[in-house]
Amino acid sequence: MKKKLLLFFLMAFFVVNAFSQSNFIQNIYSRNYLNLDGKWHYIIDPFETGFRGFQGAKADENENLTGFFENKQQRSKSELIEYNFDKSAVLNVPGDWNSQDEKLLYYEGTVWYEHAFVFHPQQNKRYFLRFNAVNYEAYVSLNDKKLGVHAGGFTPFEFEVTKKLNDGNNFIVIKVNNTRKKESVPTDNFDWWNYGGIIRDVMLAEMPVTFIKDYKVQLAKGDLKTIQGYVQLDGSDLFQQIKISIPEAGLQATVATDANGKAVFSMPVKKLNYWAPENPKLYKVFITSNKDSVKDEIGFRTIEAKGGDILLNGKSVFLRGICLHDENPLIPGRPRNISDCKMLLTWAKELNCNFIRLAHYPHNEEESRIADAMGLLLWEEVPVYWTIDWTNDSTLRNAQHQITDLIERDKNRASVIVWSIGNETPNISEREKFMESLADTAHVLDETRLVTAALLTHTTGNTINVDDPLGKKLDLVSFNEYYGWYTGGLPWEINTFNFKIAYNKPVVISEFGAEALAGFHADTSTRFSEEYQESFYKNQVNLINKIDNLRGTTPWILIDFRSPKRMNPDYQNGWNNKGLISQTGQKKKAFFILKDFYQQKEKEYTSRQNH
Ligand code: GCB
Repeated sequence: MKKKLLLFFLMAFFVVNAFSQSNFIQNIYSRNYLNLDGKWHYIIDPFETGFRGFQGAKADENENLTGFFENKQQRSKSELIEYNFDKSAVLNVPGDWNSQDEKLLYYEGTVWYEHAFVFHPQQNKRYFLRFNAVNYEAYVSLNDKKLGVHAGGFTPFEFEVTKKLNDGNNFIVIKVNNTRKKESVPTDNFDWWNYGGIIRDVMLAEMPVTFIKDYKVQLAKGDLKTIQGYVQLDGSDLFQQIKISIPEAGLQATVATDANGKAVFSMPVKKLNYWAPENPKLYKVFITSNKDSVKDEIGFRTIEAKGGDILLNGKSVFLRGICLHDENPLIPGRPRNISDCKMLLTWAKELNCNFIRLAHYPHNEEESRIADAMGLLLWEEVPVYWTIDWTNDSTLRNAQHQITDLIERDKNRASVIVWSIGNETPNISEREKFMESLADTAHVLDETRLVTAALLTHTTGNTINVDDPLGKKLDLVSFNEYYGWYTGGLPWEINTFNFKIAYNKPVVISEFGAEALAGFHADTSTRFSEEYQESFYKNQVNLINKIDNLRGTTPWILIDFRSPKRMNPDYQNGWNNKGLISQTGQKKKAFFILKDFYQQKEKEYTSRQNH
């Protein structure tokens, strides 16, 4: 009983800290860092054995932890130790565990990771241990000292470790748990693989004592003539002069920070080569303080919703999009490097896309940089998916944290034009406060981008109604519809349907789709055949073209993806095959229907812009 109580207090102690981290170093990849990716030892621990002996972890962060955090080595032949990281197998970091060890394909529970490294910290420097994503819950220690805990599988988090690093040998032990829970974000029910582990890069960043922690450099909302933003210092020397310069544009500003280390700036612009998908121009931006400097590459563009139009740099644009999961079907598993991400985005380009919906959770930070360079617009989303524990305050805090972290992470990316606060959340009263507060947060944090959510529809007769009251808070009308697959009959039977949309806002249909097993050919009424999917796409593009304010769509989905919910033994076997590209990279017939539709839209909008 005593032990149980102790465990409860220890868990509570960690969990209290779970949502208190909201900021991290901006643009960490441009900093001086030690890359800690590589082979990490691991122990599968379904019974939480290494966590039970967690006595002694008091509020004092300098006290040693017990259990597997200790990373004990046997010192004499009589000593009894029932684990050994050094002799345990290794996993590649970054990478999900499911795709690296057969035993872990369906595993949901705790896996411990250990990684040793040699490091010599410098005087007058500060050090930060950064995890770019760990799914889902991470208890992190360095040299047997507690660093903290993070919940949420797709956003970055970091700990200052300046005082905890040894000069020489160091080790990190991290307990990762991917158990689905009702109160988590996402909740316990979702249609993708629950990949666990350290899925993105781990790095140890070296910073000056007072350093540039964060900055935003963007065109002002709807204003092509003003670049504005802020710079935030972290450290003890908070009063400084900060220089922001964009030499190629002939722009420079010097501003002083306030007592909190923050400086805001605004620069009038004379001539600028604006970023757009057909012209992904990036400028080198330099930010300099007394003892620190950081360089970024930033594109400048505006995005607005006006009446039924989406205006990119003031001109009407059609978003030729596609949905994408953060998964490489060829592993299959989470993408592990930049080339994996590039492969996915290149496939979208081949489809004539200028837009991608990164569903249903934050993807790799590097992806938005690649999209910046390739000229792809992005919709980014948090995993507020289906039914969330709407009335649970800590669930709301968690969701707030995730949207905040996502916006903070990618706010300087020209590619990102849409923040999505959720997907297919049911229109029930408990949801209202939750979703409205997320919409408010996104708008307050970033007034320069569009905020939306993928809504649900309902039908009366042959009318598809889009009237979710949440729409009032959103800049786009976005909804998912599966007429011709889940409802509405066979693909051609949807032609009699019409839309009734309650808002005069731009419409971006966030999903429609049908499954096809690549290489399975039959007639257009045979489920799972390429011909069915092809016919579905032909009829869908006709249907959605009936919408006056249609300004884009992101059909479901670019590539087949793994889902434990899809168990038809003939056609699925753990895969959701709504991809236009198969598990092996093969393009299905429907790919070419959408590609043609997008070619027409591109022509239509180019000629509109030229008039
Ligand atoms: C949806 C969901 C998506 C699913 C998809 C499907 O509405 O948003 O996550 O995977 O339908 O295939 O049913």
